[in-house]
Amino acid sequence: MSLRQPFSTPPSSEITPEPVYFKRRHILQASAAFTAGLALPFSASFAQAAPSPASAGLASLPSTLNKAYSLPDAITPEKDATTYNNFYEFGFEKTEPAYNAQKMKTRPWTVSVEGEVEKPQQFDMDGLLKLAPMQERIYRLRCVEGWSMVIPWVGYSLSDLLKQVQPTSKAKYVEFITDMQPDVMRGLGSRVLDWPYREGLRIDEAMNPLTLLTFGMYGKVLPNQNGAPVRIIVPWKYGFKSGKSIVKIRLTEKQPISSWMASAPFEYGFYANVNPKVSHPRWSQATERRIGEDGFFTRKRETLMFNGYENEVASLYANMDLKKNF
Ligand SMILES: Nc1nc2c(c(=O)[nH]1)N[C@H]1C(S)=C(S)[C@@H](COP(=O)(O)O)O[C@H]1N2
Ligand SMILES: [Mo]
Repeated sequence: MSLRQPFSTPPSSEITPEPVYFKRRHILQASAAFTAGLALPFSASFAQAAPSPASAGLASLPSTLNKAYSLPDAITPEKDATTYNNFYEFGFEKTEPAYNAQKMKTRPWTVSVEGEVEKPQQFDMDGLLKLAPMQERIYRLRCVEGWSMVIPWVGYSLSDLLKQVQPTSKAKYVEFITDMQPDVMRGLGSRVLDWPYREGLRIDEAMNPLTLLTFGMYGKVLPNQNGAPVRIIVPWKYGFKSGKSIVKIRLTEKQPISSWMASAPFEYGFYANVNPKVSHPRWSQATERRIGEDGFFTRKRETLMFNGYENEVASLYANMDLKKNF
């Protein structure tokens, strides 16, 4: 049986989020170093010393609503979007980043844009914030684990930045590299992922106007747990493609290998387009749970092809077998 054959949805209690699965796998492999790391869970080691997960007190980030990217869906409550996070550098539990990421240093911060570009450049945050007009865009974000949110993000198209550095004709891909702060990112000590967290896009995906270089949400600068001071949002792909707290953007000729591909190549491909017809090897992707509206009996929503952005992006994959290029 092929790994990619669709099968029925297991009850959600049987869906193991990636890190828990990795923990088990590593324990089974009796990886001594990893098991030693587990002896002191994140929550026990520093949650109690961390400040509360406030997103109050964040500076406002004015922007203009881009109506072309609005949605009829109800917006996810800010409280949910800022306390239910995946940011494995700060722990594997959804509630941990909101506490643990408060200690991340977000200034001074530079983003280096390099590789296959005519004009490599280091941008500081003042430069980045002024580079193009800030827009508010309401996007769905759909995690590969089967949940989704609807968030008013603030930023501008990544293409505005990439045009400044002038990609060469050899620039076929764009790699995003996340910051490493070992003193506050306990996750870096585990082998769950290949650090630093790296993701990538094909150049035409990166240049698509939907791809948002993101500085804020809900009218304010990004909370640390959501990827301050700057992250990517790629709304037609699974959430893991949207790297947080980015320090380097590298344009390359060869397809980069993302951290998830390096850790579990049969489960996480380079493309990772939201696709209800291609199951994850361990669960169906046909439906999703919308965070904030999930009572026990709430019906799940049907997952939309390309997360609902089919009109905008289907042409990027016109001649591709999306079961192979998952
Ligand atoms: N650096 C970094 N970026 C990351 C992750 C991570 O663990 N580290 N998790 C990804 C995953 S799996 C998801 S679903 C989204 C979650 O973004 P949110 O917490 O803002 O909703 O961030 C993505 N970006
Ligand atoms: Mo995710």
